[in-house]
Amino acid sequence: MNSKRILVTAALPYANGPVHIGHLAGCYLPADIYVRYQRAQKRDVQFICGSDEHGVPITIRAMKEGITPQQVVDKYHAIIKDSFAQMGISFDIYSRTSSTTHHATAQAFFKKLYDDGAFETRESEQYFDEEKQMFLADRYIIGTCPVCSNPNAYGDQCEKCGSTLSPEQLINPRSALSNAPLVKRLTQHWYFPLNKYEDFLKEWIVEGKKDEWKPNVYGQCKSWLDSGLQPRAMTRDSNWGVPVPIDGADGKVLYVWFDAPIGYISATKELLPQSWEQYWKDPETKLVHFIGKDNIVFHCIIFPAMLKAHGGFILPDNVPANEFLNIEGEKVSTSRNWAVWVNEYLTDFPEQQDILRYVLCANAPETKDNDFTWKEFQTRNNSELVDKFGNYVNRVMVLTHKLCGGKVPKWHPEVATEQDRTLINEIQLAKVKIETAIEGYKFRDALFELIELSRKGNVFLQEKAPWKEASGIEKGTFNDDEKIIAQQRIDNCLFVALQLTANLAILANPFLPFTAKKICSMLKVVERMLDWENAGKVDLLKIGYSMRAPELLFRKIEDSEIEAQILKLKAGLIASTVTPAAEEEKDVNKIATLKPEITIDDFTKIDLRTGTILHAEKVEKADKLLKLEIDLGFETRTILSGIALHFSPEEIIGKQVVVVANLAPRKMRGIESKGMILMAENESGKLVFVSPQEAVNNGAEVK
Ligand code: B3M
Ligand code: ZN
Repeated sequence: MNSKRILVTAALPYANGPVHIGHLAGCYLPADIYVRYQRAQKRDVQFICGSDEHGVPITIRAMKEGITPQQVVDKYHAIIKDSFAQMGISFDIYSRTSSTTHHATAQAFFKKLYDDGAFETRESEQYFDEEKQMFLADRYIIGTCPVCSNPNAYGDQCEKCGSTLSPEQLINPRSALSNAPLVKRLTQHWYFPLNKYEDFLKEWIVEGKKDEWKPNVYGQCKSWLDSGLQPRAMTRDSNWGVPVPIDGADGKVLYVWFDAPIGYISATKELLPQSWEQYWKDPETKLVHFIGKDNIVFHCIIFPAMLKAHGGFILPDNVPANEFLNIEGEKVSTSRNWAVWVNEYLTDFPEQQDILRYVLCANAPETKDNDFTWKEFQTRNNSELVDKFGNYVNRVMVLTHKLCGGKVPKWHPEVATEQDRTLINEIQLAKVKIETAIEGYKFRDALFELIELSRKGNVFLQEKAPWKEASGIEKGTFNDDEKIIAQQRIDNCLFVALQLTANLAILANPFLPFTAKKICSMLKVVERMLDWENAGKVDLLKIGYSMRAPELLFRKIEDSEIEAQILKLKAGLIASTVTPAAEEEKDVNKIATLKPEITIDDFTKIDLRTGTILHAEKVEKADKLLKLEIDLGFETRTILSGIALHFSPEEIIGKQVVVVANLAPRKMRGIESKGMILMAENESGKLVFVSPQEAVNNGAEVK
């Protein structure tokens, strides 16, 4: 570590919703731990973040909430900023990309590239809404999904079957804004020729020893570079964003991924109007971008190429991206409301920020996707924070008040033992291990060492058992000399134990800042004690110094609190699947109650097979029934299905479905039906097929 200063950025969250714990675990918490540690090292560090207020995510939210994009960003910027502040994420600035400084900075950056001839213009045909007189972003284009026939698939994705789509693939595309059918129109955009920067990027990343980066980050970069880079449009047709600063570009804004990373620069300018350039231009600055894995290409390929094209800027030293945090075994989905929102956590668990910080760091998705469960939240809190760390500090404080009058006892070298020396040594070792782990972006390992150290403290107390010496003194079984020695042993034990307590505060401070502060207050020391240079020292608390009364650092989390959170998560999911119109008619009973439990044997009696619909026709005088011929691989079956009100025969031919193949045959309208097709009902009562995500052979067992 020999850089003069450190500039740390954390991904700018879209101001289109509150932040959830996946965001915290992904980048804000690790960044904060890193920065707090660097500050404690008294290094020159600045921590930059702000809201990303442009792009399609914002306009979509505006459409959903029926408000303007400006209202959306104003609302969520405030909520996000407040959540971070309350969680102790200690940005030096939390700005926003709608600021005038940012608009000017992003425009000047674009203009410089434009003037230098760094862009290529290209014309292409894009969907245009004639009613609204505007080009539409992919998300604003709705049509029928070519894969699952969902009539409301988006131009970039079908939310029913999960397929990634392009607007061209949609059947009968129409506008999400006006519902009008779309026409194609020619439009011009400015493309940044990333292909021209391939050599530069290869040299910087592949030959530049960036294999010291986390394997997930390096791997992604390498595969982008190996598959070849393409020019990328840096402008969009939209009325929300930073206007393109050149003549003849009316109705065009900068692509959000062009302007957002420049947001780091703008925010640094706002924070340090005089000296911001040192942080961005002096090669002795170490620039570190904390992000989630979905942002790797933007921070490791596109933004560095932009900085290179502009010239004069340094490049990131590291981009320690995390993977994703799932919740209770499922991917976070904001649209399905499957998330734990930070602002809600803060209301449900007031003053308990450090528990969440602890659990999210202990279980951080540093090398692979990880799972957050409320059960683990409870267990880690109760058995690690409460039983190990909290218990240790509390025992030391209580014992000091009981056995040493609440003052830091004297140290008596003559009765010092091997155990004292070992524990002191452990403190110094832990300091080095934690420091090395943090510098290497291994925050989980660092936190583990911290808890280990508190566990060793507990073992030390248990072995020394000063309460035994004390009861010897009390009972009067000791003679005068023995009494003196016994008290000296008590003093030594608590002297060392208190020094460990002070050290725990210093070492915990980057991770658990609220707790570190509380310990300082109990020990009645100023927070300057938390400076990293004090870690490893065992003369932090001066002999004879009196301390405040003990106070519990953590509280147990009860089963009922966990159950309430799990219920809340599930209720949120249900609420999100009910469309507003349906909400008026139906309440939460919408989800059918669960049937009585069955055994696995009950289930395996059902023979489910895949099959393809070869033929479908209406059944006379039965307006709900369709007669289907289904290829089950080993035979073709006739099955009657009550789906005629939902599907026309033509639209389902060729579909792969799941069939209950051993259902007893049944005659309806004179036709024998041999089996049943699995269907699910969506929130508006429409039936949808349960189909394999990928084609499989007909007759394959579904189990
Ligand atoms: N807003 C995407 C995200 O929140 C984007 C990050 C910008 S960082 C410059 O994942
Ligand atoms: Zn689909």
